[in-house]
Amino acid sequence: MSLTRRKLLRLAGGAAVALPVASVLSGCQDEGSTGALRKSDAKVPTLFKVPLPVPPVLKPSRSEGGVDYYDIVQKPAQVEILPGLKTEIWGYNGLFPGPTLATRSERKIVVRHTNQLEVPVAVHLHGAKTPAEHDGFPTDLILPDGGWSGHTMHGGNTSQGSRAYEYPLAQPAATLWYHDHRMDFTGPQVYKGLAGFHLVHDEEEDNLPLPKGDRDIPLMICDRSFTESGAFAYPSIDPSLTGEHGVTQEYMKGVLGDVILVNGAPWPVLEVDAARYRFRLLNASNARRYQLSLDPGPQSGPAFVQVGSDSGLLGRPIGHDEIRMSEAERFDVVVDFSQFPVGTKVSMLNTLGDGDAGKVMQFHVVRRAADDSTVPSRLVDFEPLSRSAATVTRKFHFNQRSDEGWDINGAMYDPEEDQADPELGATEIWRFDGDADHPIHLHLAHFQVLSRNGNEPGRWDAGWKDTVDMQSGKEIEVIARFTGYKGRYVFHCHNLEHEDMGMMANFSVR
Ligand SMILES: [Cu+2]
Repeated sequence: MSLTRRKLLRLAGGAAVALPVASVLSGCQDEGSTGALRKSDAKVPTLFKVPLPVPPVLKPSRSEGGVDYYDIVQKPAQVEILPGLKTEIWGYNGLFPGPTLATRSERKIVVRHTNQLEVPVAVHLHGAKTPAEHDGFPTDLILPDGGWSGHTMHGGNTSQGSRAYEYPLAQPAATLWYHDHRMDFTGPQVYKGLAGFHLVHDEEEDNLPLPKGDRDIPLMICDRSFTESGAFAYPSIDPSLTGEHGVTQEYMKGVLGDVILVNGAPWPVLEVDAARYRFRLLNASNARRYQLSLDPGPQSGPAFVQVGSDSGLLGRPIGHDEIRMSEAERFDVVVDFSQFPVGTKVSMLNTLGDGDAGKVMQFHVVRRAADDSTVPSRLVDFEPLSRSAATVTRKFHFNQRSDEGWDINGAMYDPEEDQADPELGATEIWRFDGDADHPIHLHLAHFQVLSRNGNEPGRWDAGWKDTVDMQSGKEIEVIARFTGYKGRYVFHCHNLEHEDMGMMANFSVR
């Protein structure tokens, strides 16, 4: 059954035809994701009842000398995610998702993180070009403000209680996100809520007639499971996150939840005008992939018009009826709700998900409204990198290592070893393959997809990216630019259970 369905999806995808969703999807088991489902013990709520929350935008604490200073306290909080139950989250400023940072390209910011949790943390700004010492290297820990008697990783540059991260943001407008990156414990710490949006804006984006203001909404999609009392049910070997890392054996391939959250709310609803909206889609799940579609679809035109990828705006928009997102990928899309009669309830589905995991959220088209936005046929200047620009080619195999964990080129993560040493400014081709599907993320370097399995890039591979979904047994080639800063960075699988159990490596830009 499952192979048949996978084949069908691939066939449909390759031919770019609309899928007869209901007929293909009956009885499937979270196809496309690597992992095991942890079913909730708590009662799962009724779908499409809770209003969509939008995370607040954080204001700088002060601005001085052209630099904006922000302060974030990482702390636990009790929040209502499932109706009538309290869930302890770990949140940036006690929020899940954390507050959104909205910043300007080329304007430096400093974010001071204070750790009021009981375990060490590290903060990575995913998709940013950041000097190595501020990139949230997995052993550069912020120890708890209240003291820490546990072990620290040797070689790490640890701070006591708080740390100021400096971000030059010398890069174009893009949908970035920040999240925890503590070595060996990223999976459980992100699962508890340590993730938020960071939107970089620039003049080129300002000048485009895309939807703005209340019609530009970030959507953080992730899955969670809950215990009977409403706590997050993450299957850590040591739930205190102070001793042995990793998850119990059955979840080694990844932890899948059965409750789909958007901006922290289960299967929420958004009332929309019959107008265009820009959604910044982020898959913040530990291990779940999504293939998003709209039901019903629009009267004419594609469901989603993609205007941006992980690391910035596209040269030209691309229409999609479905968007497949692996962990950590972002798709910046416009949906035109004027293509639906007022009164329509439009569900966003996940055609890879089983049961309720096959649904994500709902839009209610409630009124006609003026709309002066458009999606122009040309967005920004986009420079496609050609194969001939690369000076070095490297190859990395992403494989499972029996029951112990996951590795890259035969090595589980060692914070003191490098697997590559690109020169600052170099353009390189990196080839990835492996024996399972892995979403691969490079820190610092942005890249373009050159090929998949010897063929053209796929329909979701366009633009500048920092994360790409590699499929089992099919080599993918990316061409990356190592501009920005010298120093030691990581690249890794963004299935967070794979990452925590070894599937990460260093490269040092020299
Ligand atoms: Cu992986």
